Formats: sequence, C-alpha cells, structure tokens
Amino acid sequence: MGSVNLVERLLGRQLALGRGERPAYVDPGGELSYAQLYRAVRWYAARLATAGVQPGTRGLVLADDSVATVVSILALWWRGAVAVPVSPMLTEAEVGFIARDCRAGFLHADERGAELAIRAGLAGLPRGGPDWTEPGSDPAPPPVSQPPAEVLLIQYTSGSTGTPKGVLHAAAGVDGVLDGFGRLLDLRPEDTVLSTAKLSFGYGFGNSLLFPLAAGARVVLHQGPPDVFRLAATIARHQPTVLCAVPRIYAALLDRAHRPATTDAGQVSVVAGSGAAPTIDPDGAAALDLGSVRLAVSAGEHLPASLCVDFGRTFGVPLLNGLGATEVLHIVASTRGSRPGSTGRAVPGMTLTVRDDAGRVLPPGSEGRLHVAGPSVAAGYLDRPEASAATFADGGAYTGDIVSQEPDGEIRYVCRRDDLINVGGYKISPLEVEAAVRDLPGLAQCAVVGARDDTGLEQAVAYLVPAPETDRDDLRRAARAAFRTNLPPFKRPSVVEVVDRLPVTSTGKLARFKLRVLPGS
Ligand code: 3SK
Repeated sequence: MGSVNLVERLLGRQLALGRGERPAYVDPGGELSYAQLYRAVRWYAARLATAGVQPGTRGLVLADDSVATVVSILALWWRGAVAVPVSPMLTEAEVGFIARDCRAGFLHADERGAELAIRAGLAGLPRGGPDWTEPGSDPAPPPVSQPPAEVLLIQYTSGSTGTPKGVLHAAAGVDGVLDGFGRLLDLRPEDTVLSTAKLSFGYGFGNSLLFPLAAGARVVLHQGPPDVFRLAATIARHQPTVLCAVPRIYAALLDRAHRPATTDAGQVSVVAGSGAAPTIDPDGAAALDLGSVRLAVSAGEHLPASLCVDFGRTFGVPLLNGLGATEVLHIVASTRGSRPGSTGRAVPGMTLTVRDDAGRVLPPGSEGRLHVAGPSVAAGYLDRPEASAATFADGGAYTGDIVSQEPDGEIRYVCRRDDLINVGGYKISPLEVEAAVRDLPGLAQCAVVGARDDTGLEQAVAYLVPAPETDRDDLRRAARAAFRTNLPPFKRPSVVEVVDRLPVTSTGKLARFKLRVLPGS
C-alpha cells in the first residue's frame, strides 16, 4: 500500500466527482456543502500551521457534534496531525488525564469544552474553536499524505480498572474500515445519515464522519443528549434515510410509538440509561415518523432479538445489528440477511474466530473469546505495553466479548469477558463507579454490576451495604448525590439498592455474577 491521504479520499474526491454543491453537513448553525466544507477545513488547517501545530502533534477535540468539530478533525489530518476526539460529557479529571496521557499539543473546544478544559488545567494549550472555520486569508499547504502505519487517530476507551486507554489507529486502518463496514453499509450520495452516537465515540466517528463523507452523503449532526422527543423532531425536520443508534434508543422509539398519542402531551421522558436530564416535550405529542428511513443500524450494546423483530414490524424498517469495538475501529460483525438474535458475520475484509484463553481456535458452536483480524485492527494502546500484548495478539485483537460461531460464520453474542458494564455503548468500569462512593459515611461496602432488564438491555446497578446504625434511605440518597457529583451522567447507576450483605465465592471474593439480576425481577 502506498501513502494514505484521507482528506483527499473523504473530501477531495467528492469535489473531483463534481459533488461540490451537494450538502455535506447540517447542524443547528445551518447546512454546508462539500465545497464549503473543503474550504473551511483548508482555512482551519492554515491556522493550525500558524499556531505551530506540526505533523504528529496530538490535537484534543473536546466538543459536542457540530460542523466545527468535523472541520477541526479533518484539518488536523490535513496538517498530518493526530485527532483525539474526547466527549465533553467527561469529568475534568478524565479530560485532564487524557490530555496528559496523549501529551496533547493542541486543543479544539466548543464553549462547554473550553470551560471544561480550563477546569482540567489545560488553559496553557494552544487552542482553536468554532471561529477557526470562518474564512481566512492564509494559504494552506496541500493536505499531507501519510505512510500507512502512521497513527492519525487516538480514541479513548474505558479500561476495566477505570483508567482510559488510548487506542492508536493508523492511516491504513482508517482507510481500511471504509472498505470493510463502509462497503457493507453502502451509503449513496442521496442518503442522509443521522447518528445518535457522537463523534467522540468510535461508533459515531464512523457513522457521522468516515462512511458518509466517503460516499458523498449528507449528515445531520444531533446535539445534546439523544432523548426521543428531540430525536423525533430532528427526524421530522431533516428526513434521514439511514439512522444509527444503540439498542436502547430503538427501545425508546418503540416505546414512544406503542404509547397512544393522547397520553404523550407534556409527558416527561428520558432515554433509559442515557443519564440525560429528563426532557419535557414542549409541543406535546410530536409525531414519530420514520417514513424517510430506509435502514436503521444498531451497535454499541447487545440487541435483544425481540427488540429487533418488534422494531421491524412496527416501523417497517430493517434493523441491521452489528458488533464493534474501539480496538477494531468500527463494526466487524453485521447482520445483512441474518436471523434476528444473531450478531451477524464478518464484514468484508475482516476475519472472526472464536478462541480459548491460549489463543487456539475453537470448533463451531463453542463459546469463547471473539478474535478479529483484518485491516481496521488498531496498532495497540498508547504507552500500555502489557495491556496491548493481552489484547492485540495472535495476529489481530480480542474485543473482550464472549461469543459462539455457527459453521456458516454467524456470531451469537454471549456476554462480556470482563466486568465492564455496557450501557448504551458506554463501557463502564464497576471499580470507577464504586470509587465514587468509597468515602461515603455510613457505607460499609458497595458493588456495582450490569444486569439485564426485562427488555434484555443492560443497566448499571449499585448494591450498598450500610454500616451499623445507618438509615437505609439516607444512605441511598447520599449515594445518589455522590454519583451525581463524582461521575458523568452516563456512568451513574440507574438502580441503587441497599442490601444486608454482598454475596461471596468460596474463597471469599465478591461474587459479582450472583448480583447480575435486576432487583425485583
Ligand atoms: O460497540 C462499540 O464499542 C463500538 C466501538 C467502536 C465502533 C463501533 C462500535 C459498535
């Protein structure tokens, strides 16, 4: 493979194909064509050069989804720099850690991201913002081509201990994913894509940046938390043809569709587990109409078969399930033509096998560790040789999922191999959530686990053991307050249960598996 020029593949190509006037992005600020996007990226890249950003500099992008966020990422690539997208929903401690861990040399931040960055002690970093996308006069040198092995994207993922790890994606991997899941997704220039997963997460990065730009499609950027009322309004307004979301968003859309419209007016709604503040529907019963949608994509967490079937029947839209991981950049198993309940087969160019703890391939039907090989496997974790050796092994990467595989290649998801809790695609370390209440007066012990609710979706449940003489209700209230203070919304447990004791194994260790049942079910 020769050198890779992603800006050319994603943007220059659309102009060369005469699609410059076609719409590229819509956000609350308006709509932008491919030609306008190209110019905005060039201006931003020129400003990066003036600010001293060099090829290889790591640029933290701390912003909600917007045109400016996309422009900053593409401009970093134009300059040969490394984009490090980070969610502004993280705490200042997490943002500070990530900035130090990746040795960030530049920061792009929106208003909220800038405030967060200052609290995180990043005031000294050279900083750009949405105003850098405005017309400028500086000539920008042409976009930099990169050797295939050059890292140009670092995506952070939670470790099972709660310490985020930077996943290093090389130019060839980012290029390769376009020929992998990108080929299977098969977007067209007439498509409009709407993803509720944000650019700061691997799933959203592909959905809202890589795949649509490679196809010359239009993208609607949804800001703020993805509650169903705002989502319904965005769908009604912008008529997406392809919707990408996590299963609990599809469950919330179904729930809304099944409720009689007359009971909706003014009702308070929150997408389960999103951690978002409840939203009051300002217009009463905004119609939920998925008539424009030709394809819905689900990934990030396990899609229960019943939800997949119910969604297809209710909306008449096929729901394509997928399994992905940050370590393999995007979706690597997908259900085109598979049966409901399946997680699908390998996407083009990727090889999936099920292996035992020694890395040996297991026969069909056996449960084991999902191993992925192919172009989009990342180069490793930043500065984590041990973790890299454990995950990036045997010619590919282990995703941390336990699955089985049928003789025809279909994957069936079983569970996670580690204790990470998966809520709407966010992988949450129980240790980090437990640490948030560690010093709470009146708390003797705490264990946090993931438990499936009656729809089959995982919820984070905190079990608290009170110290003697402690009022149980006071403890529950104090724990909820501590979770609110110490954790970003999406990491807060949705159920907090006070119990007399925690179960232990015969060797006296906490038996987390015994807690993985929702209280009351
Ligand atoms: O499920 C995930 O964690 C994921 C990560 C990156 C890209 C895509 C997906 C589904």
